Amino acid sequence: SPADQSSSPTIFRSKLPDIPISNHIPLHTYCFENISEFADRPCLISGSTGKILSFSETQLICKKVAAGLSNLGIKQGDVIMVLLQNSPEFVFSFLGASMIGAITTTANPFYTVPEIFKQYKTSQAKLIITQAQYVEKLRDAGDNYPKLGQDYTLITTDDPPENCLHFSVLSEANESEIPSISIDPDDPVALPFSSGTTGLPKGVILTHKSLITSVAQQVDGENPNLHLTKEDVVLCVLPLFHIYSLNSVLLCSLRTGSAVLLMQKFEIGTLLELIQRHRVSVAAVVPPLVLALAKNPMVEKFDLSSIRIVLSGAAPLGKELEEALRSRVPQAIFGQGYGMTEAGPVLSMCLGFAKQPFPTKSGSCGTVVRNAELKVIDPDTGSSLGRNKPGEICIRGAQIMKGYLNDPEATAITVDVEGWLHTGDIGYVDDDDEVFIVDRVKEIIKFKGFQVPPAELEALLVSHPSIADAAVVPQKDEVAGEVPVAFVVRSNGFELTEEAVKEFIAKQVVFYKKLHKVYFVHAIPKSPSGKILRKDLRAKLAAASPT
Ligand code: 4UU
Repeated sequence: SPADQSSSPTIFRSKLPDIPISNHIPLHTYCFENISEFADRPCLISGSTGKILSFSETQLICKKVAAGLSNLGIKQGDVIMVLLQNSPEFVFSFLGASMIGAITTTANPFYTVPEIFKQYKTSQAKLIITQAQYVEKLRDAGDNYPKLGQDYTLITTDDPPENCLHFSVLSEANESEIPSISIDPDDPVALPFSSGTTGLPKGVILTHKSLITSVAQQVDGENPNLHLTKEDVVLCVLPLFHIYSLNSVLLCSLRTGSAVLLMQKFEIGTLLELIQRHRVSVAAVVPPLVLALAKNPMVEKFDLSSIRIVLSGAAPLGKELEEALRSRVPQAIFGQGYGMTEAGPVLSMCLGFAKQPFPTKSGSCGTVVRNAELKVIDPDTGSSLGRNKPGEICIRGAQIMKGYLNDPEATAITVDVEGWLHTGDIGYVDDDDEVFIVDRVKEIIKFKGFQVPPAELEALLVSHPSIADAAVVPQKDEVAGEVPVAFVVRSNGFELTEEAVKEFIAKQVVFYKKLHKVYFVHAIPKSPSGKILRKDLRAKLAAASPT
């Protein structure tokens, strides 16, 4: 009976045994806990300059930055905004902040001014660390935005423009001036933004305990799920402002003594050259990068034989694509990780990456991480489902977020009273404990793994005087996976072209949120409670003529 089901849900666990996790200490202490085993080995490799910093050098600069932040008045519990492409300074800022109990909110430097300041304001950040090239847009933001020098401090990692400080005020501070503080495991350390299952982007509170737990679930234990060692060179081309790279690339590598090869941006020729030169052994990628590596003829000209692990995540990966890449790096183990910012982020990871690996199937997103529970529920009734039955994936464990910043309602929708985080993803667990994702019931659109929150674009659209109503949904796309497209209802008597709508949005958002198509309709289908019936619109798109 249904009552029996709710009292004893089917809970899926890792094939690996639970392990003790040191999640009572601060994150930076945990990351550098084993540093004596690899103090002089390479920690950070700058792809652009070739400069290499050892673990002890990296740790020292982090401490200096901690002292420097404190000298600038940053206190325990304060938020700093890191608005950087991948660089050593990103690492120093994040861990330096952690060392004084401060919190880093990470943002995409390509964001537009409104996108940046929205997050800046919501997170109540006290300073921004960025590159000189982004200063102009912040400085010229206009009267509605905070004033540089007056309302906030800007630090640049390169030559500082007027009214900005150079990063050396942090990195050349005296590490003995770090204030002595005590950090609670439940204190926040990272504040990435995510729109989750519904609505606008929200601050996701990740604590010292949640991030340590997540890293440990991947790389700790006698048989780690993701076996990294100090011999490894891990590719860091995915942006560190996204939790995938921050956690599974940076923090996991620091913990295990692996070198991190930092690339500022993706460019196929440079990427291949760097993989060959630095003998990259672990490549964390997203499906569009798999596409590039599988299809680009340049790949044949480089030696990629050092790669032993290819980890793909952040968006669904087609089987054909996986096979195509497999033939180009035949020696590598290929598998997926499945993550969600709110989940800390990793829910499941390929067990082919384990020290003593398990056989895995193509198309699977891995097996639920250890020290965690996963269940699949019927989205309508909430009752738990057995194996091979698709439903909403839920996860429970010490790694999940503490909640959304200043948003108890959104938190309550996402994490229930029993501690289950509801992902909004539809998937099932097969007979071998492997997780397969088949659909998404939440609003979010994923362009190359980047989040595009429809609610944000809809709010912009209806702010246009000639638009009466609008809805944004994903359309399948071979290269990006999904692209945002809009259904728009024109206000009575107004002329409005598709181009005008596209341009209106394009100038307000980062490149991956741009609309790829606009369909004019007479009404947006809605439920009696006023919710946009996204499923109907997606079905319309799948049909030949959307309008
Ligand atoms: C199908 O995308 C992420 C985090 C990804 C990640 C992190 C650590 C992957 C591997 C890893 O080791 O976070 P968000 O919050 O940007 O997006 C979350 C959503 C998921 O709910 C799901 O819909 O992105 C989608 N997603 C995937 N979909 C994430 N990974 C996968 C996947 N297959 N492998």
